[in-house]
Amino acid sequence: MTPETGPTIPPIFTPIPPAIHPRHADIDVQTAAWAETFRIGSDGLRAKLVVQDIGTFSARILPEGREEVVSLLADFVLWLFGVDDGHCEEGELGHRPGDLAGLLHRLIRVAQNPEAPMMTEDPLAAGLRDLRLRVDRYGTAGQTARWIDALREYFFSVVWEAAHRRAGTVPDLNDYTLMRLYDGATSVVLPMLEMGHGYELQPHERDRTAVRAAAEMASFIITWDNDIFSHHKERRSSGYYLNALRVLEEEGLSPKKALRTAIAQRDRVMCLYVRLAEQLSREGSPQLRRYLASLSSFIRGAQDWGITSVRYTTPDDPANLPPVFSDAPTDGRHEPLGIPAVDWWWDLVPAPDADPAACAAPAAAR
Ligand code: 3E9
Ligand code: MG
Ligand code: MG
Ligand code: MG
Repeated sequence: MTPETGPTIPPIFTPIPPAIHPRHADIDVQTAAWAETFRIGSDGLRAKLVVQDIGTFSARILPEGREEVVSLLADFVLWLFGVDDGHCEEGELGHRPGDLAGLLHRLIRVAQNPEAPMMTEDPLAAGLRDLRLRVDRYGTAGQTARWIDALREYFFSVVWEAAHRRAGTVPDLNDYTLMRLYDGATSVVLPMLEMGHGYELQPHERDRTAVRAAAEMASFIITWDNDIFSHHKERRSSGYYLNALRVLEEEGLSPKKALRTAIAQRDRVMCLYVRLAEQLSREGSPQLRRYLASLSSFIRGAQDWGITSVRYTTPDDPANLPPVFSDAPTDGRHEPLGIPAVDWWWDLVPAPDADPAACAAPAAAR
């Protein structure tokens, strides 16, 4: 380890097998073309986004999904980076939470009422109108409404993040966890998991505390993994960045210990997620089983994309990411993390009798 490169990231634990949609290459090309058509982001940002395999990422999230929805999700993720990179992390509004909140409210209105004559010259608004049209085509009215609500919760969290950016402050671990459940834009993807397979999870199942917790655990794992894999990209960028490793360092841990701790945290959540997904799959409807399988594909897809996309490998200054995954957790204890916002997750699953370090592949993902 050197101060320039940071600690070496070991192979990360995953019990979920990899998978990819057979049309991934075409979907990837189409998403780059979509970004050009709608001129998403500045020319400079767009040139970077179109080579980051975002279509491939979507093809990993929905390996057996309807092709049109895989494409829709790919365009949407690229659009999200147009907002997250373009406005929040690299743009001026990222330092002006009030103005950012205004812009994001206007975008929500465009998603909700695409016919409203607002932001008519804005490329992100035009892209969003197109996305909304396609969400209507492949989703139910309820799924469209939830997609817009999820967009609002994502926007709400990036405004909170912008307040920290402006003040130059780093939240404590509990606040960061809470923020990160939303600002990784994972919850906005969830309605598209249903659309990808043409079903609607009924509210009595989707909104059950345990099902919501499974989705939150998936968000935690995806965003902690992102924090680990994107740390190199984020710390080399000029200016402020917020990341679980930085939060842990701020709490007094060395960079090496912070990395080890973040990995142990996500390993423990992964083990809990596997147990909860198995439990829910046994009791739930076929739709719930499908949904849980998609959550697992989302986790694994983010992992495979996270160690391969040039977004994170940054070939001009290589990130030295692990080329493979590990099949054993560094910490398999069935024990809350000491993060009040999420410690209740462990109340949902009985403690295992067998070796707690052994957590097998989730049944729902097979
Ligand atoms: C992720 O966090 C920000 C989102 C807007 C990215 C869009 C991706 C998804 C909706 C799928 C979830 C995937 C993840 C979190 C990889 P952050 O740390 O700003 O992402 P970065 O790529 O810059 O590390
Ligand atoms: Mg971000
Ligand atoms: Mg980012
Ligand atoms: Mg990141």
